[in-house]
Amino acid sequence: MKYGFFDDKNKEYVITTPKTPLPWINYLGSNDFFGIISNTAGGYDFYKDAKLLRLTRYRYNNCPYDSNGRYYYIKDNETIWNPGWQPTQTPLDSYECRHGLGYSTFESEKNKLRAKMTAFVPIKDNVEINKLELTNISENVKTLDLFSYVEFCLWNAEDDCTNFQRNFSTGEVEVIDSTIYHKTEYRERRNHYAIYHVNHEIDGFDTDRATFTGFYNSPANPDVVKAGVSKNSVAHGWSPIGSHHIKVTLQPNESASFIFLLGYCKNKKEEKFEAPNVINKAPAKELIAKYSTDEQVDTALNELKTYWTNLLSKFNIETGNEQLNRSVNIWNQYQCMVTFNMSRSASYFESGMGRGMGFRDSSQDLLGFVHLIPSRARERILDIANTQFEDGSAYHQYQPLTKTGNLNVGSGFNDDPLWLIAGTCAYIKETGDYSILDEECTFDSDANKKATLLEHLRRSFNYTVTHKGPHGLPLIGRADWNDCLNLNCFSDTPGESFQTTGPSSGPVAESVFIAGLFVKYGKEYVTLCQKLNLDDEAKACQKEVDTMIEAITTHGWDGKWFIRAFDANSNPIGSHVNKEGQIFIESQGMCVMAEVGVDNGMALEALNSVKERLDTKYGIMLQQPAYTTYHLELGEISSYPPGYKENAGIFCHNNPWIVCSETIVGHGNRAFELYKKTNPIFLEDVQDVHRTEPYAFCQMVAGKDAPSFGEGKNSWLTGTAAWTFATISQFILGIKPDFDGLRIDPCIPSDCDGYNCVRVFRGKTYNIHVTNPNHVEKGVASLKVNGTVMPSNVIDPTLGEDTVEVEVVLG
Ligand code: BGC
Ligand code: IFM
Repeated sequence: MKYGFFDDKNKEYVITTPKTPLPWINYLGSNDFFGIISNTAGGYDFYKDAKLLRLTRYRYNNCPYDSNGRYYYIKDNETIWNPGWQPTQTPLDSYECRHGLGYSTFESEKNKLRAKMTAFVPIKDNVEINKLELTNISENVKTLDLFSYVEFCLWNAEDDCTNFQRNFSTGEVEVIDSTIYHKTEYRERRNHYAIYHVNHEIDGFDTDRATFTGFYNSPANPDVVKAGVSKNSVAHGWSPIGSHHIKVTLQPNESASFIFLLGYCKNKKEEKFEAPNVINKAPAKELIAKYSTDEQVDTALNELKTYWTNLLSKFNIETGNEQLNRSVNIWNQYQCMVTFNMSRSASYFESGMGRGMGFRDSSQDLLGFVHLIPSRARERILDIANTQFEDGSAYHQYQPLTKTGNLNVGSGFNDDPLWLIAGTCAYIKETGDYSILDEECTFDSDANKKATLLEHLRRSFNYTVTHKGPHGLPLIGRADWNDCLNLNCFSDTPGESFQTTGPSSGPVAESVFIAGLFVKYGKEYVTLCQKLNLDDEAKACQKEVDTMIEAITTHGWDGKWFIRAFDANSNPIGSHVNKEGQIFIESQGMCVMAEVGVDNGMALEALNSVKERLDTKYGIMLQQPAYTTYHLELGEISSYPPGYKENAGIFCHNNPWIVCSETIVGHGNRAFELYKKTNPIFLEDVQDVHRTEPYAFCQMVAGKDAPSFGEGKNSWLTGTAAWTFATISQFILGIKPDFDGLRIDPCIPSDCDGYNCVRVFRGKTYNIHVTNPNHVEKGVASLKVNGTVMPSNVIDPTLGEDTVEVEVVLG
């Protein structure tokens, strides 16, 4: 069954039933203020940090699913309904939700009343705008009661859902005219509050949840709405909400619009306070004045749309394959922005409380984001570097608000440091801006300990060099990219084995994956040194890279594929000698991407083994055979039932590594076949199996050992977005930013005749026209820039004016 369709012209996905297999969500917000919104208007808002500054409450894993949102109730005689269907679930005469780029609309009809709710966060302000338009499409006058509803979160989302002994007594609100002020914490912090406002006179309000719903009712059947009369309740403790009541009369064909604002307000530091709990309303008034009329709101929405059109114009293809165009031009790039903004913090699978920004995750997210807004990528790289330790190791995560390392999670994931080299090199290749390397960054956020970014990268490189095990391979520490392969953990306490915060260096378990990662990004570090004329360092580092290649080919090769790791007793993992977990995807992908074994047949052999042993119709599984029992010495990986997550699930994040690897060995047909398997836009026909949003990549699809083979989970916040975009744009379509310019090196299916791409790169617009007259998979026969044949396939960025014409013939 299909639940909607793509509207490419408007860059929207149109959902035609509220009963999607899972809530299908969208993200609102571009800078500091964000909202998550489902196709039934569920979700919540936060300012900067989903854990610490949460405006509205959400109940994860609730029953029914997707509990809480920004809800509008319409009482039309005895019928009470919501334009987004939830929470009353009153059957609608028609329903349509459109998720667009940074906004969502809900348009529905009931008993000849049409409602359209448009939700978005304007680019410049910290507010979610809900514009609700009601139209009477009947022939009679309609007299209606409109009620709004949001439930406030007492700011710290974790504390909010655990510390009831305190929280039931702290809530404070104030209502002045049509503005509801949520001022819990103002007394103590004195600097921020939330508002919920409507640009209309109101007939009543409620701010106490139990009064609004009735103590034993829920938002699905609230007392106040049933009665059609607000109780003007003022919350003291318990659960503050915001609800307005407006009586509306509409003549036939008449429309009315209501602008609701849910905003975050903050005082300027220097402002004085009359009394601790009397809030300074100036910031609220300023915000309200900006979004009080339809014109103001429509202008802000248009600004948002223009913003996205401009961003997406930086990379745009025309390939004759509608699904590919849609994915590359719209949704994949959109998701790259979302992962850049959210890292792994807030989605319908990430509670917003657990994880902040990942050192590894955010570094990788840059690979798909850097072309969109390079200046923000620059800032992010420096933020990440600022948390690194002096010895080159790294906190695994940091908080978006404080930008300091997360002590609870700690460090010891030994791949982390190398990803900083990856992110920084992606930025320099995109922009040519080497000055970033001179920026001073702290160690562990300590202002007294600073060094240049280049020095940070040097320490990242050296961390691997100085942390090797008995086979000369990198020590794995707590884990590498695979968080769940915990080979140094021997806790006897059930459930603790994979959470041990042991020393990052060991005992001695080693990772062939980190070895491949070191070769790949170590080479890039060598190039950086060369560009900076650090010739001695470049030579010394190249020697280290060569030594690592030697260690991989000597000790990391199993005969038909790359071994995954050596455990703490130096036994191989991911080898034919193992009973289960004989072959893993990560070391095949990373070693071949690093071009290890490309010249001696190992790479081809490894990819063949992947095809034979790990491939399925929904993508490549992480490892095989799945672990059927729990192994203390392997850690979290074997805690999952076979086929789920790291235990032989299909990890969409690292499928692109195999796609890239296939392009490295020149297999364009195979690369594209694999690319499509994990791309939701190509999976529209199996939505009942796949279940997550058809417009967003998910982290994981259940592998063939799972009873729910093919089912996606953990959509949105995953490195899949960035890696898939890098793979399709740079490795398949072959438009690859490089240190010296734009490299053109496609590897495509042989039946492809060619394609066009507009690529904005270092301030110029390249119109790239690729033809494939001989139907090859790879190889540039000729490349012309503005009509002149070029000696190589790297376009010198100084050539041409603002617009550059590029003709590429494959052959
Ligand atoms: C894995 C989870 C694991 C977590 C531990 C994640 O990346 O996918 O399964 O629980 O890391 O930090
Ligand atoms: O590499 C990790 C990532 O950091 C978070 N999600 C799961 C991946 C594999 O364990």
